[in-house]
Amino acid sequence: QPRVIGDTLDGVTGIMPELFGDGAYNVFKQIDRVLILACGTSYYSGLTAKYWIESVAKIPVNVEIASEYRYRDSVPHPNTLVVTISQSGETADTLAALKHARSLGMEHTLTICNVATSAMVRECKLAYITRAGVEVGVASTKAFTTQLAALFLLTLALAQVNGRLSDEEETTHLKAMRHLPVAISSVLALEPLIIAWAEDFARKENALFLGRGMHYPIALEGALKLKEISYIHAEAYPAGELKHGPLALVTEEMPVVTVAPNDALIEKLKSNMQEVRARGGQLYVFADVDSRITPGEGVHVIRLPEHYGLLSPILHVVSLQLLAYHAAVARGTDVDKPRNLAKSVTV
Ligand code: F1P
Repeated sequence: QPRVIGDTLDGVTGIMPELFGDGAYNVFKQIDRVLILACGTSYYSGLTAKYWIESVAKIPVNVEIASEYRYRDSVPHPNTLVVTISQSGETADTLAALKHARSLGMEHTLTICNVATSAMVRECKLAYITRAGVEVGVASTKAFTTQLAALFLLTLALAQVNGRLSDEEETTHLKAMRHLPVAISSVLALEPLIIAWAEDFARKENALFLGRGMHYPIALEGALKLKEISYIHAEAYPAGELKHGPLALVTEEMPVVTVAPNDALIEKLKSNMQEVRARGGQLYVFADVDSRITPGEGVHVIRLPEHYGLLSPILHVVSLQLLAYHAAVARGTDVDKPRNLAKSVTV
């Protein structure tokens, strides 16, 4: 993970729309909406990007599951940048959704894709090739983090072209990105602590994942990784939604993973955690190094290294990937080739 993020930033000397292809500047200047189309893990990177693009570039973003969007009668908007995200670039649903968007008259297309020779890159006018290298496993891991890094660069490029990024902000964001490989290495160093948690999870059949704001998609991805490779049933919810249903599932038998960085939503999240504890649920909290969340009865805490707020999803997801990986190893499942799944779904 640290290497592929380092590769992503290699040669990036500043925020340039041209990182996304020739002519990107003109396209980014024209659009006033973004439509993201993707499946599975790639869909969750799109959901994270929505938070970034809307808060930094101030452009409205719609994120759609490609397998649904392709069949839906949606209302097109002419000045839309259609962004497809795909590790393989061959996912049939995402390709069909792209064609559907084009058939509705939306012609500005960009893909964030890991395979330069793929159908997706051929079909889109603009392209950003992620530098995840070859992923051995079926479940997407470094493809996801490189997608997030690319989407953060896209956020900054959209903000810059539309006059919403000062030189000072650009320098700050880029500096934070350059620190990512070191920060991810510190997350990887937490592995022994995560292994101890994973052994608890391996004995369970269910788990809940909670997050808020831009960490809600990270909770979704953590739950998906656990499902895909360990076959433990896992669900993710925005923590504020707990009281609207999922709280009924919480007992002493329910491990509840909470993505809890010190952001503006932390106090709200803490009250959601109390709701879990009051029902006997076991909390497994990924907090920040300076967090005031402390371990106690039924509250396990791992602290992530100090990090830059907006990029925190990239660090948190690595800890959740490790949790899923070690739960799978503890259960003896085939981590690289989960049953019933294919690396790219071309039908
Ligand atoms: C989408 C995806 C992956 C998942 C699995 C099946 O693929 O859902 O996220 O890990 O491999 O396909 P892609 O469009 O990103 O290649």
